[in-house]
Amino acid sequence: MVRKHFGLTMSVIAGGVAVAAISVSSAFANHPVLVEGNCNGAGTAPRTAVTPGTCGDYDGDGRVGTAEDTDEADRVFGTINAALGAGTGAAMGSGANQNGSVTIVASGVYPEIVLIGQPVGGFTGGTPTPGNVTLQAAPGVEANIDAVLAGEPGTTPRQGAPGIIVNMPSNRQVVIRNITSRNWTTGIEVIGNSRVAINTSRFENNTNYGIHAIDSSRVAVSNSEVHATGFRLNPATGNFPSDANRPDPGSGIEFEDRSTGTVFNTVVTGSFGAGISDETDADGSPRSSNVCVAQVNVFDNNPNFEGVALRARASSCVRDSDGDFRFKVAKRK
Ligand SMILES: [Ca+2]
Ligand SMILES: [Ca+2]
Ligand SMILES: [Ca+2]
Repeated sequence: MVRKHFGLTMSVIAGGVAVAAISVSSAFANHPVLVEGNCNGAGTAPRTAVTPGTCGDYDGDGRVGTAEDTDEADRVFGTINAALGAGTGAAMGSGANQNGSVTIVASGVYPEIVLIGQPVGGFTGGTPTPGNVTLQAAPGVEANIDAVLAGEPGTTPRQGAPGIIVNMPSNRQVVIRNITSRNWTTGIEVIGNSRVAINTSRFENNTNYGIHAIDSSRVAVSNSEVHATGFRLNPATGNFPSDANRPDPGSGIEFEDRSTGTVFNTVVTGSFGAGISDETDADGSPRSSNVCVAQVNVFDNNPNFEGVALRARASSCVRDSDGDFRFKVAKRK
């Protein structure tokens, strides 16, 4: 399989987030903020002004979306990137500032490239000194980070970009919980030295990867679903897969470079390419691996596993003193 690196195919996304001065106190604080939901009304106007209390308007002020991002320092936001940022306008200083929990409290569609951690060239957001970040939807809330939203500007170029990017230093931890990411090149791209736990999340119809770990990142995937990677039909961007649009590579979950990780209790189906792929720089020993896969359900991928040292009876993944994974097998009774 050809090594596929993190392709930045997007130009700079319009609408920058202002960089606010970081006070000493906020640098050590942990900032919990909320993100409201929204509706899929025609055009963009219904995505900012609604009948109070309807259409995901959690705080009941009639404002959702970008109108909620800057209304006041209520620690309620309408977009995920604004919640992750420092806060601008009347909300100055009240954002998570890449250090805290961002909880989506009502269902909605979020057509935005979510950047967690440090700035990445070509993308909006991030801060040079991030903290630990949890991005989650409340139980029962469907938070769909989706490149496609009919009528919303940017739907076509967004489909050529990753949906979630995590770029953190090694001394920070990121948790992604109960999130859906659809219709991007990659559902979530984990780069640099990032440490990420992905739990109860869903990745669908992303063309190149559902979950992609590269560089020296560490990614633990559990209780999640990755479906239909490499398959999408859109009049603007074409038909994947076809002779004109071939996914590259269309793998559900892939680890590359010096990345390490585990995939546990997770379902991967219908990938154009491999279901779960380990292309990391392991030392070649059959008992050594950078990736541990246990208790997974894979079906209708091509192939289901690639370079993965699967232990079908493994019940957990344990590293030994050499840093290699040993597969702990449950004893038969
Ligand atoms: Ca509101
Ligand atoms: Ca607000
Ligand atoms: Ca408000």
